[in-house]
Amino acid sequence: MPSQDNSRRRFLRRALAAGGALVLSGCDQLSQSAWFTKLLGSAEKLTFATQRLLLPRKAMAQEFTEADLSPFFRSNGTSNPDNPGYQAMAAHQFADYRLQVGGLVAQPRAYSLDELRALPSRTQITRHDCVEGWSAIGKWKGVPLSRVLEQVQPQPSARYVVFYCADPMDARGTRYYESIDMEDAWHAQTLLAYELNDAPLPIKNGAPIRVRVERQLGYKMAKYIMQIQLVERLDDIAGGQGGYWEDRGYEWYAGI
Ligand SMILES: Nc1nc2c(c(=O)[nH]1)N[C@H]1C(S)=C(S)[C@@H](COP(=O)(O)O)O[C@H]1N2
Ligand SMILES: [Mo]
Repeated sequence: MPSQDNSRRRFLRRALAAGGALVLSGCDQLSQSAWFTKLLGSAEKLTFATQRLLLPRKAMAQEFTEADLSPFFRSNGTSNPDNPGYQAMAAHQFADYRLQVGGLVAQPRAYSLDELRALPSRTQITRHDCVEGWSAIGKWKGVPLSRVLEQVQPQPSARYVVFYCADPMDARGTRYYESIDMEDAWHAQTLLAYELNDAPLPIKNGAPIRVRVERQLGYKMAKYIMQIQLVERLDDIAGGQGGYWEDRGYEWYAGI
């Protein structure tokens, strides 16, 4: 329609004059015009399609069946954090637990265990491989980390998700932490797990929350997660290598 074409041309001229630095908020007339709404809509679709292409590394880790479950899922590393704060929470079945999620996000949040359980869940049977030479197949239930990310809304500058754990400090004054990149963070099988083999996650396996990052080795799967931080860089955290074991020489990307 001629009138729409006119307003469109005027808009584009103004847009060009502004050098692309468009301030769109408060442009009521613009947002009511049909062609402009359509333009915004298609831009949004394009962004979404681009993200779907770029964000998840598509490959899924192998999943198994109930028949494959290991009779016993052993514990490794810390098996019961010798930390008064943690022990107090454990004594009350983690009713006072709050998972802090912050850093480079638009909406920092703290989640109770009930709130995490109320979010949509995923269940998966996968094999855990520890560099110390043992593997076990377990059934994990938890909230996909992607669901939490959708709520807290990472800022564009966020490149890594860092998990801080309740382990006591070691002799060197450092404690367990881990990190993954945004591709693994959005991956469908990356869970904040609260159940193992149809029972609440045992303390020895990371209660109340541990992460599952199924295409990587066991040491990436931080247990006893108290805090999650989105960050742009890892080199200014602890030993600077992105994790407790990484700071001691292990690979940061521990792909299987
Ligand atoms: N907080 C914390 N997370 C941790 C560890 C640890 O010592 N502390 N050990 C890691 C290692 S090396 C492995 S193999 C797995 C062991 O998980 P499991 O105890 O459920 O078998 O947890 C990983 N996550
Ligand atoms: Mo491990």
